[in-house]
Amino acid sequence: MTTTLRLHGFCQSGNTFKVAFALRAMGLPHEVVHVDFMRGRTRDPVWRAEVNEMGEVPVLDDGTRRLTQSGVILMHLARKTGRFGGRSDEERDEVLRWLLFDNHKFTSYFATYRFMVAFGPTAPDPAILKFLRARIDGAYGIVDRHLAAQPFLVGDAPTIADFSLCGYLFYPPQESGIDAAAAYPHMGQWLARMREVDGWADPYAVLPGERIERRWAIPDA
Ligand SMILES: N[C@@H](CCC(=O)N[C@@H](CS)C(=O)NCC(=O)O)C(=O)O
Repeated sequence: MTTTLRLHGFCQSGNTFKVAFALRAMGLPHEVVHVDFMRGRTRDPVWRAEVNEMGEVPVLDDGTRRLTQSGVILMHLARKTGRFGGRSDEERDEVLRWLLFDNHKFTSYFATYRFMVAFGPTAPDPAILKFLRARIDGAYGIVDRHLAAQPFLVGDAPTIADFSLCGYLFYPPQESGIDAAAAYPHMGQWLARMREVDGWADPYAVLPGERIERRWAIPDA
């Protein structure tokens, strides 16, 4: 009997999309369980006790295992399928290096900035946005320079590092006011290559939840 993979998340979550894109690219059938983040589901103590003590999505159920943290889930899926994980120890170390950079800087500052201007419950503090914007530009500049010399983050083919870093970059730039593909040309070309990977889809087309308009004005750059 084959086990159903179950991905918990919601459509605005680029971290969920990282895993959804990988599952699709690996050809792994799965169900998506909607977590109503916008109405506080991940802050519910019962949800935290039963699903993820860290209070975050994505969560992946694979048989008796429940995995959290997109990087851990992506590594699990790469091991399970033998695909997209890197072809040597050196490549696998490189993949992990980019996953760590993504989680610390590349995704995290942007996801926080986008949440504050697009979906946050109160008007964002301009000083905090300015700080985050500088951190985003720092991380994006590093990745853009790296991609000037090679087509994907590790080696010459997509890996889970690419699924991870691209997760937030297919959302409409109007949400955040940051058009990474336009401002960082090598990232733009890489994103075009990622769209060609089998299984790519618009996050809003494949993940559940209600689409929401941006709530707050984009600050002057
Ligand atoms: N490093 C985590 C980040 C996950 C994360 O921040 N998920 C968001 C949704 S995209 C979340 O559930 N946040 C809940 C919160 O911060 O309260 C991962 O990659 O899985």
